[in-house]
Amino acid sequence: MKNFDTTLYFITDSTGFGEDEFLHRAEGALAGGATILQLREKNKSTMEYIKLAEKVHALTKKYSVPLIIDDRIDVALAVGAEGVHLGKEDMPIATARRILGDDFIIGATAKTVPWALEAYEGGADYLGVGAIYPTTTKVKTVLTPTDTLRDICKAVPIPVNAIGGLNKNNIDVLSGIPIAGICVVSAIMKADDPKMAAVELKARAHELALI
Ligand code: TZP
Ligand code: MG
Repeated sequence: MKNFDTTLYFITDSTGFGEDEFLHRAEGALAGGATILQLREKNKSTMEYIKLAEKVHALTKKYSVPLIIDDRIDVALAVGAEGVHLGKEDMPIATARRILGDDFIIGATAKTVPWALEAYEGGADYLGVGAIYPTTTKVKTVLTPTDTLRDICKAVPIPVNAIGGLNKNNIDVLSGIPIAGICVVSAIMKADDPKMAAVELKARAHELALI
């Protein structure tokens, strides 16, 4: 049974960290209340991606949190991850759904309402929408207005998360928009204390009634 909660969706970025430090930070995010974790690696070989995913999966299992693999359904299948996240340049959502079956979590990036509808109709389980703010994380993206985020939330019946430059001091911009949760990379990954950063972010999102 597919069961997931995108309230505090943590996306990793191993850039600049040794493996032990990276895993320690990922575990901090989980201990601090991340509800779902996406392993996002852009420069690893398939072998390296799988090896790291196995280690991260051991952590996510410990916290009963689904592991989502960015871009690569082969890596997701290889490690028995719970899901995959696909962007416009990755495998089409409907193709991935056909290959992965109904129980796999498939997330999609969307920046417009038509794109969101296409992903939903193709079988996506949730959407990530952004970037809401400029981001320091390495990504090919453009800014998405909060009005578009609101329109996407209304257009599809699946969870929609906001992403891009979000931190505890600026998520108030999302107030009143029916998002399911927030996705963050650097606000947790690069924090002095990732566990505390996750706790504080979640508390602030609750305070604002965002989640
Ligand atoms: N997609 C849109 S913005 C982004 C992705 C993967 C990066 C978000 O990173 P950060 O550090 O939370 O701004
Ligand atoms: Mg991608």
